[in-house]
Amino acid sequence: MTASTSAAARTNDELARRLDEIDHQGYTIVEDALDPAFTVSLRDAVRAQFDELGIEPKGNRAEGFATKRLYNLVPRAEIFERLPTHAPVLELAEAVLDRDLILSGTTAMDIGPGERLQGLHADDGLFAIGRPHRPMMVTTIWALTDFTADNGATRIVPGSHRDPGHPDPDDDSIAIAAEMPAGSVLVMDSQLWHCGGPNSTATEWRLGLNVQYVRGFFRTQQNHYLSIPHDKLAQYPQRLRKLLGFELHRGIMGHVDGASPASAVGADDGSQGAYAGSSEDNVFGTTQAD
Ligand SMILES: O=C(O)CCC(=O)C(=O)O
Repeated sequence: MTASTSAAARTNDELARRLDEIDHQGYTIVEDALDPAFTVSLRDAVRAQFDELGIEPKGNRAEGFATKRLYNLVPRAEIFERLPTHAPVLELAEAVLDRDLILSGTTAMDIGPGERLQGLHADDGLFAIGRPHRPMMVTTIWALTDFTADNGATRIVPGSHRDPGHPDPDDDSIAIAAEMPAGSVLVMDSQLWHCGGPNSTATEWRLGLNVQYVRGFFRTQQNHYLSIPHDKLAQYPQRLRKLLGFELHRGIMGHVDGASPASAVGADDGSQGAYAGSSEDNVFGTTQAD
């Protein structure tokens, strides 16, 4: 076995182990998903945005009373364009869903001293398709500071992704803190019951990012068609444009008079347009041009 073959085998073994963890307990924690320099740069970029935009806590239970939050990160700074395609995270999300997945949203969540429990929920709890179901959404929570039980580490209920019901938001006794060092990413099947934890420290802020993916045929949580400036879109790599939902899903879904959303807003993606594909990608079978 050559060195590169054995590295690939190790990678495959690790992927299989992580998929098994997500299948059985609903989550996995990838401790070295972000290198230290990237972690610091992301942390600085988020906090610069908070300052520039004058972000203050929204003052409701879901978004927090002592938590700064910011949505739609991708177009706000160049470094955020790397979030959706960051390989160790995207590869895992693709393995749980498939390569047609799209980005559901990007959110920064900086939990401040004194914050209370957010309330247990499942991120795909709005999908009225019954529980449990095969994974439809993957939530990834990136630790840009250390996450501790005291400073608001995400609270999770292992195995709850298989529970047919929804949690009591206030019954935190069944949850554990997903403690992890800065640079780690918690990857979960979005059926898992979880929430932002309370922050009982006097001075520590706990900064996390939520980069969330969903199968390509669902509505996304954040609306990229209206929030991504089209001139920026035209400069983005094709994989990022696809993740943002600007290419057709399986050659058809999302078309605008037959064109992809990217073409329709002048960021041509070179695609053939809806119904042109003659493959297993659409449901109409092979096109006969006679
Ligand atoms: O901040 C966290 O750790 C989780 C937040 C969360 O679950 C949410 O806002 O939906």
